[in-house]
Amino acid sequence: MTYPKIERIETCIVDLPTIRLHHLSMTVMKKNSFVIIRLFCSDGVEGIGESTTIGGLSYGEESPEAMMVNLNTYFIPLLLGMDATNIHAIMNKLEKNIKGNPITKSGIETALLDAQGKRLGVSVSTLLGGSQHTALDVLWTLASGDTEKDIAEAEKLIAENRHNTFKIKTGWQTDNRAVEHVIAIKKALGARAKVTVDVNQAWDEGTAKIYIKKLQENGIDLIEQPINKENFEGLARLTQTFEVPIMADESQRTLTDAFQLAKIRGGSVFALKIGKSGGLYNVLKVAAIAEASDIGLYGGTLLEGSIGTIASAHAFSTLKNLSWGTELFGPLLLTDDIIKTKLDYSNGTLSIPTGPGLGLELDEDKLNQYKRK
Ligand code: MUC
Ligand code: MG
Repeated sequence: MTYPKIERIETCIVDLPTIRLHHLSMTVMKKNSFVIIRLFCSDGVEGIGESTTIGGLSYGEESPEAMMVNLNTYFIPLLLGMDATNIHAIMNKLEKNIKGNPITKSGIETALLDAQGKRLGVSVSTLLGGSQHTALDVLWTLASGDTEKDIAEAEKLIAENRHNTFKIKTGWQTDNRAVEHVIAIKKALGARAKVTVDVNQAWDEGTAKIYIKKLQENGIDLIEQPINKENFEGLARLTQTFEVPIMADESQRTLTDAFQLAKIRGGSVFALKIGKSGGLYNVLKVAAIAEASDIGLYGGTLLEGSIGTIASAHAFSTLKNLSWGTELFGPLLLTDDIIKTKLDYSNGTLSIPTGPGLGLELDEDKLNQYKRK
């Protein structure tokens, strides 16, 4: 039997402006940059993938520009000529030859799954065993950098019935100011919305103790990555000290991280991200570790565009219990898109496309318009 081979891979960076400034502890975004991967196979099937990080090198070790160089120099020569249908064999070869680079690996795996789904006429979630949800709950992140603007944004989205959970980014202001900012938003929204806080590692453990106490007293529902990602024991101590759930995000990347954290209960919730884990299969293995340890699941994002967001959604839709919902709002933060049919975000949920593969079609004109020259 002959198998379709990987014949050619094209890559480019797409820059898309955000609808407003997005303040995180380590950067302020006014655009996001996406590495788009187009994988062409000998049976005429094309798979698309996306490798996205936040703010160049401010969030992780892979910048969009480095991903392009690494793809063209190291990844693509290894991939050309391989059987496109054996995704495990391909990913194992990448793992053996290329250390780290999980976001780039995730983009390649997404393209392979998209191609395989199109080839077999089934969706990516079907390839992964079947979706258990037709749509996923999606929260919105308030990060304009201004308390009044954040409240107005949340009020508008509640009135439009678009979101009922809001994540607030802190860590870019002084500690006291951050806590005042969160409490003011929670007071304004009251019982109409859940409010979670993402500190993005900005506090040390002692500071975290002081401020999490205040946030807990003011009805905040979840605290994400309050301290440095390396401080696993600190995360465990905070999880034990407070009733408000603590979520591991940056701390929890590899399967080993997930296992180590689960053993010491470093976090009572895990933020799953296909980019952090190096792909869809790995993120589901992280979810299995969490499930086995009675740790809650949250469908996270690296603020991917539509391709990465839908790849994540296919993976997350196969999980029985995503008790903390998702933050798959990346495309809503952008002024435009490079896919033909916009994603369906009605009623605060993201519908999982049912077409073959990811169920998306590239808009070549838009791709050319936003492609970095
Ligand atoms: C993060 O750290 O969770 C997710 C939502 C958002 O606004 O930023 C990301 C990254
Ligand atoms: Mg986070």
